[in-house]
Amino acid sequence: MSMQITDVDVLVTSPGRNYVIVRIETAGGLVGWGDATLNGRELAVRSYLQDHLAPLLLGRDASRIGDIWSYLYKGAYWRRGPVTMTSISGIDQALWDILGKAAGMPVFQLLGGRARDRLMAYPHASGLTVEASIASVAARLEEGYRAVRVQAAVPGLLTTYGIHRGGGSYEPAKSSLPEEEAWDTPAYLDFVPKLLAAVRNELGFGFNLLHDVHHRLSPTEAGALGRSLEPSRLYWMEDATPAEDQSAFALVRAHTTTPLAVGEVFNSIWDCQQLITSRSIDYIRCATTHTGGITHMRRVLALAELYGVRSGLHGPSDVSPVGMAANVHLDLAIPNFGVQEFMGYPEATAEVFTTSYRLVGGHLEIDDDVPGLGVDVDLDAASRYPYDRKYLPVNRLLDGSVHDW
Ligand code: KDG
Ligand code: MG
Repeated sequence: MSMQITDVDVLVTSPGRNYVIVRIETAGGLVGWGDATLNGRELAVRSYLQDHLAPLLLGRDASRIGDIWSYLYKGAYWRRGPVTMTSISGIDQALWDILGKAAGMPVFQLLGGRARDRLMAYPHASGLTVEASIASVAARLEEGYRAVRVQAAVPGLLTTYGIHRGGGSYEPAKSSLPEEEAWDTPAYLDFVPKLLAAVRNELGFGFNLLHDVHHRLSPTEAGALGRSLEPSRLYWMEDATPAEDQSAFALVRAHTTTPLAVGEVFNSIWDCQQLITSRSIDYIRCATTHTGGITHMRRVLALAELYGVRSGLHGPSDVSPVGMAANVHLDLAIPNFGVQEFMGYPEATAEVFTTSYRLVGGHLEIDDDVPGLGVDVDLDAASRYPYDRKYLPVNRLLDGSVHDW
Protein backbone atom coordinates (compact mmCIF):
# COMPACT_ATOMS: atom_id res chain seq x y z
CA MET A 1 0.00 0.00 0.00
CA SER A 2 1.44 3.38 -0.97
CA MET A 3 2.12 5.56 2.07
CA GLN A 4 2.86 8.61 -0.06
CA ILE A 5 1.15 11.73 1.32
CA THR A 6 -1.26 13.11 -1.28
CA ASP A 7 -3.32 15.59 0.72
CA VAL A 8 -3.01 17.75 3.85
CA ASP A 9 -6.09 19.67 5.00
CA VAL A 10 -6.74 21.86 8.01
CA LEU A 11 -10.18 22.34 9.40
CA VAL A 12 -11.29 24.84 12.04
CA THR A 13 -14.61 23.99 13.60
CA SER A 14 -16.47 25.24 16.67
CA PRO A 15 -18.97 22.70 18.04
CA GLY A 16 -19.27 24.52 21.37
CA ARG A 17 -15.64 25.70 21.23
CA ASN A 18 -12.95 26.06 18.57
CA TYR A 19 -10.84 23.14 17.34
CA VAL A 20 -8.08 22.98 14.71
CA ILE A 21 -7.94 19.55 13.10
CA VAL A 22 -5.39 18.20 10.59
CA ARG A 23 -6.39 15.62 7.99
CA ILE A 24 -3.68 13.78 6.04
CA GLU A 25 -4.42 11.35 3.23
CA THR A 26 -2.10 8.85 1.54
CA ALA A 27 -2.07 7.49 -2.02
CA GLY A 28 -3.16 4.14 -0.54
CA GLY A 29 -6.35 5.83 0.72
CA LEU A 30 -5.52 5.96 4.44
CA VAL A 31 -6.68 9.04 6.34
CA GLY A 32 -5.03 10.26 9.54
CA TRP A 33 -6.39 12.85 12.00
CA GLY A 34 -4.40 15.14 14.29
CA ASP A 35 -5.25 17.86 16.80
CA ALA A 36 -3.61 21.30 16.47
CA THR A 37 -5.90 23.35 18.70
CA LEU A 38 -4.26 26.32 20.39
CA ASN A 39 -6.89 28.06 22.49
CA GLY A 40 -7.37 31.68 21.41
CA ARG A 41 -4.74 31.52 18.63
CA GLU A 42 -6.38 28.98 16.31
CA LEU A 43 -5.97 30.87 13.03
CA ALA A 44 -2.23 31.36 13.51
CA VAL A 45 -1.85 27.58 13.72
CA ARG A 46 -4.09 27.06 10.71
CA SER A 47 -1.92 29.39 8.66
CA TYR A 48 1.32 27.76 9.88
CA LEU A 49 -0.07 24.39 8.84
CA GLN A 50 -1.71 25.40 5.58
CA ASP A 51 0.77 27.95 4.32
CA HIS A 52 4.06 26.57 5.66
CA LEU A 53 3.85 22.85 6.49
CA ALA A 54 1.40 21.34 3.97
CA PRO A 55 3.60 22.14 0.94
CA LEU A 56 6.53 20.35 2.63
CA LEU A 57 4.59 17.14 3.18
CA LEU A 58 3.08 16.35 -0.19
CA GLY A 59 4.85 13.35 -1.76
CA ARG A 60 6.64 12.27 1.45
CA ASP A 61 6.41 8.77 2.92
CA ALA A 62 3.89 9.02 5.80
CA SER A 63 5.59 6.17 7.66
CA ARG A 64 8.81 8.16 8.17
CA ILE A 65 7.35 9.86 11.21
CA GLY A 66 10.59 10.60 13.07
CA ASP A 67 12.26 11.98 9.99
CA ILE A 68 9.29 14.21 9.16
CA TRP A 69 9.27 15.44 12.77
CA SER A 70 12.95 16.41 12.60
CA TYR A 71 12.50 17.96 9.16
CA LEU A 72 9.71 20.21 10.43
CA TYR A 73 11.46 21.04 13.73
CA LYS A 74 15.08 21.48 12.69
CA GLY A 75 14.25 22.50 9.15
CA ALA A 76 12.30 25.56 10.27
CA TYR A 77 15.44 27.03 11.86
CA TRP A 78 13.00 28.91 14.20
CA ARG A 79 12.44 26.28 16.86
CA ARG A 80 9.85 25.72 19.58
CA GLY A 81 7.02 28.08 20.47
CA PRO A 82 3.35 27.16 20.86
CA VAL A 83 2.30 27.87 17.25
CA THR A 84 5.16 25.86 15.71
CA MET A 85 4.96 22.96 18.14
CA THR A 86 1.16 22.69 18.06
CA SER A 87 1.31 22.62 14.25
CA ILE A 88 3.98 19.89 14.27
CA SER A 89 1.88 18.04 16.81
CA GLY A 90 -1.17 18.00 14.54
CA ILE A 91 0.91 16.51 11.72
CA ASP A 92 2.62 14.00 14.01
CA GLN A 93 -0.65 12.71 15.49
CA ALA A 94 -2.11 12.26 12.01
CA LEU A 95 0.98 10.29 10.91
CA TRP A 96 0.75 7.95 13.94
CA ASP A 97 -2.94 7.50 13.15
CA ILE A 98 -2.03 6.50 9.60
CA LEU A 99 0.72 4.14 10.76
CA GLY A 100 -1.68 2.40 13.13
CA LYS A 101 -4.26 2.04 10.38
CA ALA A 102 -1.61 0.64 8.01
CA ALA A 103 -0.55 -1.89 10.67
CA GLY A 104 -4.14 -2.67 11.68
CA MET A 105 -3.27 -1.85 15.29
CA PRO A 106 -4.21 0.84 17.82
CA VAL A 107 -1.41 3.34 18.36
CA PHE A 108 -0.85 2.15 21.96
CA GLN A 109 0.25 -1.22 20.51
CA LEU A 110 2.87 0.52 18.37
CA LEU A 111 4.08 2.29 21.54
CA GLY A 112 4.72 -1.02 23.31
CA GLY A 113 1.24 -2.18 24.25
CA ARG A 114 -0.93 -1.77 27.30
CA ALA A 115 0.86 -1.14 30.57
CA ARG A 116 -2.53 -0.90 32.34
CA ASP A 117 -6.17 -1.77 31.69
CA ARG A 118 -7.67 1.67 32.26
CA LEU A 119 -6.66 5.19 33.18
CA MET A 120 -7.54 7.09 36.32
CA ALA A 121 -9.09 10.37 35.12
CA TYR A 122 -9.77 13.55 37.03
CA PRO A 123 -12.55 16.05 36.30
CA HIS A 124 -13.10 19.59 37.59
CA ALA A 125 -15.31 20.45 40.55
CA SER A 126 -16.10 24.02 41.58
CA GLY A 127 -18.58 26.32 43.26
CA LEU A 128 -19.36 29.86 44.26
CA THR A 129 -19.09 28.89 47.93
CA VAL A 130 -17.13 26.32 49.93
CA GLU A 131 -20.36 24.35 50.47
CA ALA A 132 -21.14 24.33 46.74
CA SER A 133 -17.59 23.18 45.95
CA ILE A 134 -17.83 20.34 48.44
CA ALA A 135 -21.14 19.30 46.87
CA SER A 136 -19.53 19.45 43.44
CA VAL A 137 -16.64 17.18 44.56
CA ALA A 138 -19.13 14.81 46.19
CA ALA A 139 -21.11 14.60 42.92
CA ARG A 140 -17.94 13.70 41.03
CA LEU A 141 -17.09 10.98 43.54
CA GLU A 142 -20.63 9.69 43.14
CA GLU A 143 -19.98 9.40 39.38
CA GLY A 144 -17.05 7.10 40.16
CA TYR A 145 -14.02 9.41 39.95
CA ARG A 146 -11.13 8.62 42.28
CA ALA A 147 -9.42 11.96 41.68
CA VAL A 148 -11.01 15.43 41.54
CA ARG A 149 -9.67 18.96 41.01
CA VAL A 150 -11.43 21.53 43.17
CA GLN A 151 -11.62 25.31 42.77
CA ALA A 152 -13.94 27.83 44.45
CA ALA A 153 -14.76 31.51 44.08
CA VAL A 154 -12.41 33.56 46.27
CA PRO A 155 -14.58 35.70 48.62
CA GLY A 156 -14.51 39.36 47.60
CA LEU A 157 -13.44 38.74 43.98
CA LEU A 158 -15.98 39.07 41.17
CA THR A 159 -14.38 36.30 39.13
CA THR A 160 -12.06 33.41 39.96
CA TYR A 161 -10.26 31.07 37.60
CA GLY A 162 -12.17 27.80 37.15
CA ILE A 163 -15.57 29.04 38.36
CA HIS A 164 -18.66 29.56 36.26
CA ARG A 165 -20.66 32.43 37.76
CA GLY A 166 -23.98 31.44 36.22
CA GLY A 167 -23.68 27.74 37.08
CA GLY A 168 -23.15 25.14 34.35
CA SER A 169 -19.79 24.02 33.05
CA TYR A 170 -16.78 26.33 33.06
CA GLU A 171 -15.18 27.31 29.76
CA PRO A 172 -12.36 29.85 30.02
CA ALA A 173 -12.33 31.15 26.41
CA LYS A 174 -15.79 32.62 26.26
CA SER A 175 -15.80 36.09 24.73
CA SER A 176 -14.94 37.59 21.34
CA LEU A 177 -12.53 39.98 23.07
CA PRO A 178 -10.70 39.09 26.32
CA GLU A 179 -12.67 39.58 29.52
CA GLU A 180 -10.70 41.21 32.31
CA GLU A 181 -10.61 39.47 35.67
CA ALA A 182 -9.40 40.83 39.01
CA TRP A 183 -6.99 39.04 41.31
CA ASP A 184 -6.01 39.47 44.95
CA THR A 185 -3.21 37.21 46.18
CA PRO A 186 -3.69 37.77 49.95
CA ALA A 187 -7.42 36.94 49.69
CA TYR A 188 -6.61 33.76 47.75
CA LEU A 189 -3.84 32.67 50.15
CA ASP A 190 -6.16 33.17 53.10
CA PHE A 191 -9.03 31.25 51.48
CA VAL A 192 -7.59 28.20 49.73
CA PRO A 193 -6.22 26.29 52.76
CA LYS A 194 -9.68 26.66 54.36
CA LEU A 195 -11.39 25.40 51.20
CA LEU A 196 -9.24 22.28 50.90
CA ALA A 197 -9.43 21.53 54.63
CA ALA A 198 -13.24 21.80 54.45
CA VAL A 199 -13.35 19.36 51.51
CA ARG A 200 -11.22 16.84 53.45
CA ASN A 201 -13.28 17.40 56.63
CA GLU A 202 -16.53 16.68 54.84
CA LEU A 203 -15.45 13.99 52.37
CA GLY A 204 -12.40 12.40 53.99
CA PHE A 205 -9.07 11.29 52.56
CA GLY A 206 -10.19 8.28 50.51
CA PHE A 207 -9.71 9.95 47.13
CA ASN A 208 -7.12 12.07 45.31
CA LEU A 209 -7.64 15.82 45.66
CA LEU A 210 -6.05 18.30 43.23
CA HIS A 211 -5.94 22.10 43.04
CA ASP A 212 -4.83 24.46 40.24
CA VAL A 213 -3.11 27.72 41.27
CA HIS A 214 -2.96 28.79 37.60
CA HIS A 215 0.42 30.55 37.70
CA ARG A 216 -0.65 33.26 40.16
CA LEU A 217 1.98 33.12 42.93
CA SER A 218 5.61 34.01 43.53
CA PRO A 219 7.87 31.09 44.55
CA THR A 220 7.83 32.21 48.19
CA GLU A 221 4.04 32.54 48.24
CA ALA A 222 3.75 29.14 46.56
CA GLY A 223 6.11 27.53 49.08
CA ALA A 224 4.06 28.95 51.96
CA LEU A 225 0.79 27.83 50.37
CA GLY A 226 2.15 24.33 49.72
CA ARG A 227 3.17 24.07 53.37
CA SER A 228 -0.22 25.21 54.61
CA LEU A 229 -1.90 22.62 52.36
CA GLU A 230 0.15 19.69 53.67
CA PRO A 231 -2.53 18.59 56.20
CA SER A 232 -5.00 18.27 53.26
CA ARG A 233 -2.60 15.81 51.56
CA LEU A 234 -3.13 16.91 47.96
CA TYR A 235 -2.40 14.68 44.98
CA TRP A 236 -0.87 17.82 43.50
CA MET A 237 -0.73 21.60 43.59
CA GLU A 238 -0.68 22.69 39.94
CA ASP A 239 1.10 25.60 38.23
CA ALA A 240 2.08 27.22 41.50
CA THR A 241 4.19 29.91 39.83
CA PRO A 242 4.58 31.13 36.21
CA ALA A 243 5.84 28.03 34.44
CA GLU A 244 8.64 29.48 32.33
CA ASP A 245 10.84 30.14 35.36
CA GLN A 246 12.08 26.59 35.86
CA SER A 247 14.44 27.28 38.78
CA ALA A 248 11.58 28.85 40.77
CA PHE A 249 10.20 25.39 41.36
CA ALA A 250 13.30 24.31 43.28
CA LEU A 251 12.51 27.10 45.70
CA VAL A 252 8.90 26.01 46.10
CA ARG A 253 10.07 22.42 46.51
CA ALA A 254 12.49 23.38 49.27
CA HIS A 255 9.60 24.68 51.38
CA THR A 256 6.90 22.05 51.03
CA THR A 257 6.20 18.34 50.58
CA THR A 258 2.93 19.07 48.74
CA PRO A 259 3.45 17.37 45.34
CA LEU A 260 3.97 19.81 42.45
CA ALA A 261 2.64 19.59 38.90
CA VAL A 262 3.38 21.87 35.96
CA GLY A 263 3.65 21.91 32.17
CA GLU A 264 0.35 22.70 30.44
CA VAL A 265 1.83 25.76 28.71
CA PHE A 266 5.07 24.01 27.74
CA ASN A 267 5.76 22.96 24.20
CA SER A 268 9.09 21.14 24.20
CA ILE A 269 11.33 18.88 26.23
CA TRP A 270 13.61 21.86 26.80
CA ASP A 271 10.88 23.57 28.83
CA CYS A 272 10.86 20.59 31.23
CA GLN A 273 14.53 19.61 31.24
CA GLN A 274 15.64 21.46 34.36
CA LEU A 275 12.41 20.84 36.25
CA ILE A 276 12.66 17.10 35.70
CA THR A 277 16.38 16.57 36.09
CA SER A 278 16.52 18.65 39.29
CA ARG A 279 13.57 16.64 40.67
CA SER A 280 11.70 19.88 41.35
CA ILE A 281 8.32 18.46 40.28
CA ASP A 282 6.28 15.30 40.76
CA TYR A 283 4.01 15.45 37.69
CA ILE A 284 4.59 16.68 34.14
CA ARG A 285 1.47 18.10 32.52
CA CYS A 286 2.19 18.88 28.88
CA ALA A 287 -0.53 18.09 26.33
CA THR A 288 0.40 15.88 23.38
CA THR A 289 -1.33 18.52 21.24
CA HIS A 290 0.97 21.37 22.30
CA THR A 291 4.24 19.51 22.76
CA GLY A 292 5.17 18.19 19.33
CA GLY A 293 2.81 15.24 19.22
CA ILE A 294 3.36 11.63 20.21
CA THR A 295 6.93 11.56 18.87
CA HIS A 296 8.09 14.36 21.17
CA MET A 297 5.85 13.67 24.19
CA ARG A 298 7.13 10.13 24.54
CA ARG A 299 10.65 11.58 24.90
CA VAL A 300 9.43 13.98 27.59
CA LEU A 301 7.77 11.08 29.41
CA ALA A 302 10.84 8.86 29.08
CA LEU A 303 13.03 11.61 30.59
CA ALA A 304 10.45 12.04 33.36
CA GLU A 305 10.49 8.32 34.15
CA LEU A 306 14.21 8.43 34.76
CA TYR A 307 13.67 11.00 37.55
CA GLY A 308 10.57 9.50 39.14
CA VAL A 309 8.24 12.11 37.63
CA ARG A 310 4.80 10.80 36.62
CA SER A 311 2.38 11.94 33.94
CA GLY A 312 -0.70 14.10 34.37
CA LEU A 313 -1.30 15.12 30.78
CA HIS A 314 -3.31 18.25 30.11
CA GLY A 315 -6.86 17.41 29.11
CA PRO A 316 -9.08 20.51 29.13
CA SER A 317 -11.93 20.95 26.66
CA ASP A 318 -9.51 22.91 24.44
CA VAL A 319 -7.57 19.72 23.69
CA SER A 320 -9.92 18.19 21.09
CA PRO A 321 -11.16 14.58 21.32
CA VAL A 322 -8.46 13.77 18.74
CA GLY A 323 -5.72 15.20 20.96
CA MET A 324 -7.28 13.49 23.97
CA ALA A 325 -7.02 10.18 22.07
CA ALA A 326 -3.29 10.84 21.54
CA ASN A 327 -2.95 11.45 25.31
CA VAL A 328 -4.85 8.24 26.07
CA HIS A 329 -2.70 6.05 23.79
CA LEU A 330 0.47 7.40 25.41
CA ASP A 331 -0.92 7.09 28.95
CA LEU A 332 -1.80 3.48 28.32
CA ALA A 333 1.68 2.47 27.19
CA ILE A 334 4.08 4.40 29.46
CA PRO A 335 5.44 2.99 32.73
CA ASN A 336 5.13 6.29 34.66
CA PHE A 337 1.44 7.09 34.24
CA GLY A 338 -0.07 9.18 37.05
CA VAL A 339 -3.49 10.51 36.11
CA GLN A 340 -5.24 11.90 33.01
CA GLU A 341 -7.16 15.18 33.18
CA PHE A 342 -10.57 14.86 31.57
CA MET A 343 -12.54 18.09 31.68
CA GLY A 344 -15.27 16.88 29.31
CA TYR A 345 -16.69 18.52 26.17
CA PRO A 346 -19.59 20.70 25.07
CA GLU A 347 -22.49 18.54 23.86
CA ALA A 348 -22.19 19.44 20.16
CA THR A 349 -18.61 18.10 20.11
CA ALA A 350 -20.02 14.56 19.92
CA GLU A 351 -21.72 15.41 16.59
CA VAL A 352 -18.30 16.05 15.03
CA PHE A 353 -15.96 13.56 16.76
CA THR A 354 -16.25 9.87 17.58
CA THR A 355 -13.59 8.09 19.62
CA SER A 356 -12.67 4.53 20.61
CA TYR A 357 -11.93 5.69 24.16
CA ARG A 358 -14.72 6.38 26.62
CA LEU A 359 -15.23 7.40 30.20
CA VAL A 360 -16.45 4.54 32.42
CA GLY A 361 -17.08 5.75 35.94
CA GLY A 362 -13.99 7.78 36.69
CA HIS A 363 -11.69 5.91 34.32
CA LEU A 364 -10.86 6.14 30.62
CA GLU A 365 -11.03 2.91 28.69
CA ILE A 366 -10.21 2.22 25.06
CA ASP A 367 -11.11 -0.49 22.55
CA ASP A 368 -8.46 -3.02 21.57
CA ASP A 369 -9.60 -3.51 18.02
CA VAL A 370 -9.79 -0.02 16.51
CA PRO A 371 -6.62 0.79 14.55
CA GLY A 372 -4.76 4.10 14.70
CA LEU A 373 -5.89 6.73 17.19
CA GLY A 374 -9.44 5.39 16.94
CA VAL A 375 -11.03 8.74 16.12
CA ASP A 376 -13.32 9.87 13.34
CA VAL A 377 -14.35 13.35 12.26
CA ASP A 378 -17.68 14.05 10.56
CA LEU A 379 -16.86 16.79 8.03
CA ASP A 380 -20.51 17.69 7.35
CA ALA A 381 -21.18 18.15 11.04
CA ALA A 382 -17.94 20.16 11.40
CA SER A 383 -19.02 22.51 8.61
CA ARG A 384 -22.20 23.34 10.55
CA TYR A 385 -19.99 24.87 13.27
CA PRO A 386 -17.75 27.56 11.74
CA TYR A 387 -14.88 29.25 13.59
CA ASP A 388 -16.08 31.55 16.35
CA ARG A 389 -13.40 33.94 17.67
CA LYS A 390 -12.89 33.49 21.40
CA TYR A 391 -10.19 34.75 23.78
CA LEU A 392 -8.99 33.58 27.16
CA PRO A 393 -9.40 36.20 29.92
CA VAL A 394 -6.70 38.66 31.00
CA ASN A 395 -5.99 39.09 34.69
CA ARG A 396 -5.30 42.29 36.64
CA LEU A 397 -4.37 42.93 40.26
CA LEU A 398 -6.68 45.20 42.24
CA ASP A 399 -4.38 48.17 41.46
CA GLY A 400 -4.87 47.61 37.73
CA SER A 401 -1.54 45.96 36.83
CA VAL A 402 -1.63 43.01 34.48
CA HIS A 403 -0.98 39.75 36.35
CA ASP A 404 -0.50 36.12 35.24
CA TRP A 405 -3.79 34.42 34.38
O1 KDG B 1 -6.69 27.15 27.45
C1 KDG B 1 -6.45 27.28 28.82
C2 KDG B 1 -6.97 26.06 29.56
O2 KDG B 1 -6.53 24.90 28.92
C3 KDG B 1 -6.51 26.03 31.00
O3 KDG B 1 -6.98 27.16 31.66
C4 KDG B 1 -7.03 24.78 31.67
O4 KDG B 1 -5.60 25.13 33.55
C5 KDG B 1 -6.28 24.39 32.88
C6 KDG B 1 -6.34 22.98 33.28
O5 KDG B 1 -5.66 22.64 34.24
O6 KDG B 1 -7.07 22.23 32.64
MG1 MG C 1 -4.19 23.97 34.77
